Amino acid sequence: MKRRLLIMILGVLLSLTACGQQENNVQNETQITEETTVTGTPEAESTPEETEGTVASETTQTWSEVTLPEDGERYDSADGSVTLWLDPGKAEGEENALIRDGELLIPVDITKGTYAPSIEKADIDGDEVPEYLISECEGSGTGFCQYGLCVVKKDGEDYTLLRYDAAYFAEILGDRLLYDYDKEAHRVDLYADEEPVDAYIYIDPEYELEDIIWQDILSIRLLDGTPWLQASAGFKYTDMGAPLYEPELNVTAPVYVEPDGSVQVGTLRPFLVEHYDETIEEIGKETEIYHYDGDVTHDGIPDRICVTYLTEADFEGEISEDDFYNGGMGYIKVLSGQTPEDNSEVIFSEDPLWMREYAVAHVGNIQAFVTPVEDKCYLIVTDLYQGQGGCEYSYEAFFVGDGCVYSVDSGIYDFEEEDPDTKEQFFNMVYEWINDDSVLLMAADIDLEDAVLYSTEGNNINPAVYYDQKQ
Ligand SMILES: [Ca+2]
Repeated sequence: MKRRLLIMILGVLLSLTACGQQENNVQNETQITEETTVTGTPEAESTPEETEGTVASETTQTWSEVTLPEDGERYDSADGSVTLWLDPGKAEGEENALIRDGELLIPVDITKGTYAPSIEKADIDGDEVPEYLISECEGSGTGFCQYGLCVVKKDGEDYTLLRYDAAYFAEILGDRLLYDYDKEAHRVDLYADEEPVDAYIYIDPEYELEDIIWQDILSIRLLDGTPWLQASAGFKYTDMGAPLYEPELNVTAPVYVEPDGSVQVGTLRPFLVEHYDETIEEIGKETEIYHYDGDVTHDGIPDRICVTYLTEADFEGEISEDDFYNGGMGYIKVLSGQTPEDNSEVIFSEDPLWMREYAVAHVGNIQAFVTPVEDKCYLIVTDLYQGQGGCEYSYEAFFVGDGCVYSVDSGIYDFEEEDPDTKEQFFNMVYEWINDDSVLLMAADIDLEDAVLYSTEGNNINPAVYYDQKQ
């Protein structure tokens, strides 16, 4: 049975941190593309009102909300506490928008593009004073859509708006995402921060690659109070006017803001978008062996994580351990949950937002589990490769959305088999992601007596059951 059909992608696309290191690989970028200072309306005295029985922790603040005009467009933060209001009567350069936060109104000047801006309030720089983050659409058209990031920071009685535009981020991506093009082999190898990305791309032999660009489709998404940079690669070919966006190569990275307002782009996470249908239809039937419902997209709506097993189209009956041994494989995939307009039961997308193949063989020998943290779920995928006395263990914790992976923690550990310290460091990092509510989705491991271990309905297995055996 033909089992492995992945075309362009071999192995894991993990973000590329150095051996034994999981901290985000941050590059110093202190250039500010634009800085303006705006004056806020004087902040209203906050008057905490003590409730009867007076316990300090039970006091409530009585913000009476300032009413914004009915016209214009309004955009609320995810928690609804902050609103960005666009003044239809004003153009750029004349304070064309207002941030409303309780009784506080802050006039700002933002770029009003075709697509909606978004706003979040979070203490992004860790100085214990929250900032307002605005993702603004700078421009869009056929083949391009660009967003920039504004950070509105309290500065004495005033607020300062710092703007980092799409060109600023595109330059960082261009500097840090490099590639080798083998013209004869029509092959492109990618490097992120000088580390090879475990994936390569074949260029259509009829074309000659001129350059890979990042500035055309670049957005800033405000997720979980963090700005995330997300961009799609444009492939520029000789004698072709506009760049092409096939194959689909995307990158995501968290954006950090320092107390001085400077911005740094964290670990770059490049990935090729896999097309599910193309791979599955040639194989046969896909049978679900487990599913878990939880919010993996961090939008407040539960999604479904499915574990499936692939069989011949005419397969009937139970899947046995032998089936897994005999080249068995399947998928772990995330189906996006949506609430219908009538607010009835959540429905799940047919096409996966994210998927990953597993197999009981050294290539594809992966493990995956889900960990809920305060109503939000993270997926953790590990790969414990061992061969020739050497080990390469890796893990990645992430959430997904819009076809993208948002990697919050990752590490690759290369070590000799007789190096228990590095092995221990690896497992310590993995155990950081395991809590009592974690659920093992699939552990495929040819080196263990039970080559597969997975949860089934009514029998959720904690991932520690697997990792304890491997430590
Ligand atoms: Ca702050």
